[in-house]
Amino acid sequence: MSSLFPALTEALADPDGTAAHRSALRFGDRSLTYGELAATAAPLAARVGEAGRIAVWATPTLETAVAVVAALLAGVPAVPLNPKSGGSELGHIVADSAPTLVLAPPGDQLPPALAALERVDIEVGIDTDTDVRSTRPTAPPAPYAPAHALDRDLDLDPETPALVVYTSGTTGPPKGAVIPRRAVAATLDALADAWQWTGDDVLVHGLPLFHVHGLILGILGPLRRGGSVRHLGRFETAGVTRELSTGATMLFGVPTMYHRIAESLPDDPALAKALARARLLVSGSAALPVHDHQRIAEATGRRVIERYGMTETLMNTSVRADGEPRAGTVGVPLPGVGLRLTEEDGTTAVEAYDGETVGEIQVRGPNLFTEYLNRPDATAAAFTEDGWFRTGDMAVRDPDGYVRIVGRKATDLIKSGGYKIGAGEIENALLEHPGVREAAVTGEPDADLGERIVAWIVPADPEAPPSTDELADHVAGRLAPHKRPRVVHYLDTLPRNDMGKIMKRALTHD
Ligand code: MCA
Ligand code: AMP
Repeated sequence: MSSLFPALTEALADPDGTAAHRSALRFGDRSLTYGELAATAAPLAARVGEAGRIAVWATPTLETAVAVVAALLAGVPAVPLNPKSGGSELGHIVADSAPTLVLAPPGDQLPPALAALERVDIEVGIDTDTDVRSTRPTAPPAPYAPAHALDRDLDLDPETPALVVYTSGTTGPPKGAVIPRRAVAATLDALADAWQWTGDDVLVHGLPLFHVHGLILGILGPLRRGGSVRHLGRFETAGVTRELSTGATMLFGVPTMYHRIAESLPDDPALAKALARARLLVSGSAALPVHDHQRIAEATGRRVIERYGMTETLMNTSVRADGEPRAGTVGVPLPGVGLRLTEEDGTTAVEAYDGETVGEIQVRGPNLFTEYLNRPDATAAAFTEDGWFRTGDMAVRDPDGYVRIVGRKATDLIKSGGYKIGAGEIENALLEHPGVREAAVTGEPDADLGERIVAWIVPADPEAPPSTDELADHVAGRLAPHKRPRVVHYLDTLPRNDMGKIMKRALTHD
């Protein structure tokens, strides 16, 4: 396979060439050119080259980007970890993915769940923006073998796993989606086609780096194009204004971020002006409400475009940069992606392009994952007999092929802040609290988060039920803060059918 990052390969081969001087990554006041990235990542690649699988403590920092690039150069699959994950979630991921070592920024304290792993510090050694041209990264440890990294990157089989990204299902703990190099390359090149994305683009975003959106699209995307990314560390509208006013050309975000932008616009003319200058504003990971589309378009004259993807499939569709932007749609299938809608039976194709007939989206193409790690049962269940991946998303198609997502098959999947969260894993965590006898979890509409997590609890002692904060802390500490319930309702019993199954549709609070 050819290099995943041609500009980096060029910089590795010719440290004094033009590519080496191009800007690659910037996080706050710390940045790396392609030459510096090569000089930093190649020795790390040599260091981890023999590892089976490596965990990356994926803070929103330069170190995470360097670690993942090093793993890709070495051909070793990286498992990005959410640094806010609680003990039981981390414990599961580490046990399931069995990494041989963990890469972490120097000085970061790692939780007990990672104590058994060998730790390797990600040494970057660039401190300030002003240093960038004059300072080389700290002397790499022996063996410093850029040629080794170069050879590995070029020689690797496209099916070599690049990343294992954990994603929630309706029940049970998260599953590790094994994403091969072939899928990373295919999806990024398809997006380049759809978005006219080039090495001249400068991307800004504040997405987390342990999911597909922030990591693959938001970091590996610009690097594959030979362009650059400026990461905000955490999302703030002031950072968006600053970067889009000083040369950034594209913005990626989840709908919650665009909602916060839409809320800020009436009082923030500088934000409106900055957004108006952008070449492309892209939203994904959940549906962007038409109201937010409209507010942004009215204040800036710019239309946000949506793309649709999934951890297992990377990107499937997008509104194209040269196409008609249309609020409420996720555009057309990307080059190379086969997309069909199917009827209830899961195999009969819906032929209609009428904007009305609903079917489940099924996809196939080079953008797909290989398997769920250690879960052949779940992998087999995710595909039809004839090889299509069942997304579980329900959609209609307009006469011109634009796809509109209208819902989801599983009511037990919640999308909150752009994160996919399984009701079952939260229910299990709640049931581990001594004050909880029974628990059910649902999602309800939320203007900011899209959906918010709601817990329905039968307390063990009705006289002394655990408080909302206590239950939120309990779930945040075990799983992750974004999985915490925002609202808790206390009931005497949960509504159940004759089979004893909880009837979630009967859980309403009026
Ligand atoms: C509050 N906090 C708590 C608690 N209560 N922490 C622990 N225990 C508690 N009980 C803290 C939080 O940790 C956080 O801390 C702060 O309070 C605010 O948290 P919260 O309200 O939950 O969220 P937010 O910070 O306002 O986050 C909104 C967000 C975030 C920035 C939009 O949801 C986000 O980054 N979403 C992106 C999701 C994403 O990337 N999805 C991609 C996957 P602190 O302030 O210190 O952080 S989907 C994907 O990849 C597919 C392929 C696709 O299509 O893209
Ligand atoms: P995840 O499994 O976390 O990667 O999330 C994938 C899911 O996010 C998809 O199955 C969709 O339900 C949802 N999703 C991603 N992008 C969009 C979008 N633009 N509009 C609506 N839903 C989306």
